[in-house]
Amino acid sequence: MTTQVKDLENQLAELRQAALAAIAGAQTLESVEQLRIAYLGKKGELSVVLGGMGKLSAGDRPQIGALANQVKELLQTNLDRKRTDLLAAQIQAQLEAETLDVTMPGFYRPQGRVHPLQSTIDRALDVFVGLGYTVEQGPEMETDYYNFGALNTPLDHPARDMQDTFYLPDGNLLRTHTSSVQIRHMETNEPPIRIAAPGRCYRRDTEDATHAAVFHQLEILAVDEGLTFTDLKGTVKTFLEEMFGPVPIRFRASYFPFTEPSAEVDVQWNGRWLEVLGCGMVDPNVLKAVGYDPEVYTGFAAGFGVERFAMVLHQIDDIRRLYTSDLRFLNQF
Ligand code: 2NL
Repeated sequence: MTTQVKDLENQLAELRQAALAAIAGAQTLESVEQLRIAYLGKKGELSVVLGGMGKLSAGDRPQIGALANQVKELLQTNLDRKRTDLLAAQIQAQLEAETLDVTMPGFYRPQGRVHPLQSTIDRALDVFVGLGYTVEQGPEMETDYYNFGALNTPLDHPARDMQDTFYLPDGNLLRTHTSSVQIRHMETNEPPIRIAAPGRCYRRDTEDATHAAVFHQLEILAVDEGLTFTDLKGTVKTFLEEMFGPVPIRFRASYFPFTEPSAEVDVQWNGRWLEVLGCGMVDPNVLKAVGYDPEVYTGFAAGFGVERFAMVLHQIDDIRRLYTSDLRFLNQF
């Protein structure tokens, strides 16, 4: 064996040992890459050693060439394994850092709920839908005709007074009840009619514990051949018992421009008689106004204030509590 072969073998052995030690000691993916370049790169140490092969005889070259290839493959394998190990360690560290502690307390999310006015409307509509009624809505800004005229309200009726109704500069007004919705519905539909009209209404009341300028009403209307006051009583009784339970109920004769006869209805609640609803047989003049023949059709209607219902049901002492959005109040429902 020539000294040149011996020299190259020694150099390769040293290179192999130094490289393996360096690779074993590498701590980062970057340093692994640097080692690859330093040993196996184009101008790396292995290339430098192989540069010395030029001085070898053609007979010696294969032997050194094979040895150099072995070293190269060994280093490549070790570099690859090291890279794989470091990557696995990196992922493992990340997984440990991102571990969830399921015993940590959760985040508090404020829980919304249905407003007592809306839940009162929802419950009432559920009852009437169960009786075959459909829900109708209409504009809050109305003409004098739909709010008063078609409802048989005389021109000198106090409800029409500037002091009781919000009139708009253009001559329109803010509806004082949802009856206007029912007039509009009758104008465009033929009997049989069974509708429930919930909605916001406006009156120029001085606000106190029981009066608000903006309030909610829910009215029902039925028109058909042969409807009687008995049908009205049965409907009202069924409705009130669904809302209040099996409470004593009484009808008192009353007056509304749009019904004849008319009645106010009281329920006995916590030992006291409370007025909760007004009703009556639709006045023939109202039927005529929408083009129905009062000799063929009769109808009944009822209306109640949603605020008053909610206040009785939930023992609320002041109507303004329903509008001030105080969470200490609202969270009780
Ligand atoms: C009350 C009383 C009532 C009506 C509303 C009505 C509607 C039409 C025809 C006839 Cl389209 N009547 N509605 C009838 C009687 C009473 O409401 O005290 N509301 C708060």
